Amino acid sequence: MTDYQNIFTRVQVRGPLYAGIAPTDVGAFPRGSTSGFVYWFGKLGDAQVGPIYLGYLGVASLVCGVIAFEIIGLNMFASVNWDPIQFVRQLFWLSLDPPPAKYGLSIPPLNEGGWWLMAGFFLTMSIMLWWARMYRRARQLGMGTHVAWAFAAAIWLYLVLGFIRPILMGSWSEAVPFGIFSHLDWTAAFSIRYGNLFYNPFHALSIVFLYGSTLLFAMHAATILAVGQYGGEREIEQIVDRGTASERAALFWRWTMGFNATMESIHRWAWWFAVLCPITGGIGILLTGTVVDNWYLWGVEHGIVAPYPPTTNPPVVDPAILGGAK
Ligand code: 07D
Ligand code: 07D
Repeated sequence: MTDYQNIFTRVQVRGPLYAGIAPTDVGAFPRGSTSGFVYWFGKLGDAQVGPIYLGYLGVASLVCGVIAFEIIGLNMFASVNWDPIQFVRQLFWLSLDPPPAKYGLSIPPLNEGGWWLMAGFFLTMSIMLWWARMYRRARQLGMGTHVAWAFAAAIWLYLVLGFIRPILMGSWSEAVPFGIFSHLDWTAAFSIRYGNLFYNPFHALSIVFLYGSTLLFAMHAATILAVGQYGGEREIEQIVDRGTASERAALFWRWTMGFNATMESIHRWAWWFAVLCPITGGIGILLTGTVVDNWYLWGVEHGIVAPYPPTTNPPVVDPAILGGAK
């Protein structure tokens, strides 16, 4: 069948504008009353936009987010002497850095990391408030809180990188700078400083779940699109009826690899793979510098990697164990 391959085709079915369930019991504020259709949104998802619910948590989160964004942006702008052309030209290279190591966990002067600390505080508040908003909105709709807990997994890695690990290491200087390329430089420098992150088994696990997530996502998406002409996306009827798209999709995998997920289990697989990526990653980062100082030497010790043969006499000493580069 060559006439129905729905990778690019999007069937746009439109009902009348619909406000959704429970119009009275919605929480702090009533939902907005405006909504409308956007044709181009309909290409990506649902064409109806709104009504949106903006409660206290949403407003507070946005306010904190805007403050953090402004602190970062204005510091970057100041760093190019308020020159708008240079601001745009150098945007990806600009950075708001954490304080130098000498300040430890104390509050540094504004221009030496104080702004960084303040931006971090507001960004973290914004993220936590958004998390609470997701949790509360799900509860309000009588849903499970799976989305909030998946988001919490990402927040865990974020907090390890910028808050928990720096505290355990006794210095904000360990944390990540705010900047497009500067955070990449930090990532590369972190790996080198701790003897190559590839030998950190939790980094490896995190990569397994990252790659695994894309593989699962591709398999699931492709399978559902492939049975679109039988209504494969209408999951519930598909599960209970026979001879359906679901059954074909399941048989496809049973024929090609002897085993198939179910309409329900595939989403649990997806959830766990996605969530375990930052959970295992966060564990790996937390161990780095606190429990393990050099992942290469750790790998040598545990028989994972062969040591390089000594090329000098005496052999080169790992600079990380000299304690001079703090
Ligand atoms: C597609 C959903 C939409 C989200 C987007 C990100 C901002 C930041 C802030 C100018 C998949 C919005 C971005 C609000 C603007 C300022 C100050 C999600 C999608 C589009 N990184 N990282 C990026 C963050 C870390 C690494 C891009 C955040 C760690 C590498 C973007 C965090 C390490 C590469 C970005 C964070 C690390 C990137 C695209 C927080 C180890 C890339 C992200 C809060 C994990 C890629 C130039 C994306 C790139 C990239 C944001 C943390 C490594 C700017 C917000 C410290 C190796 N990171 N990152 O699409 O192109 O995510 O960089 O922890 O190659 Mg990063
Ligand atoms: C960052 C969670 C926080 C994000 C939150 C979102 C906003 C914006 C706005 C929507 C991503 C907040 C959102 C503020 C909202 C809008 C508009 C999740 C984050 C809360 N690595 N590496 C990983 C690979 C190397 C290094 C993970 C591959 C080198 C460091 C991942 C390779 C060196 C760290 C991964 C590779 C190095 C990592 C990230 C290959 C550099 C981490 C997982 C093929 C030279 C992080 C344990 C994730 C980690 C991490 C992949 C190589 C360094 C699996 C594929 C050897 C320092 N690396 N890496 O979900 O957890 O991130 O490590 O070479 O910290 Mg790595």
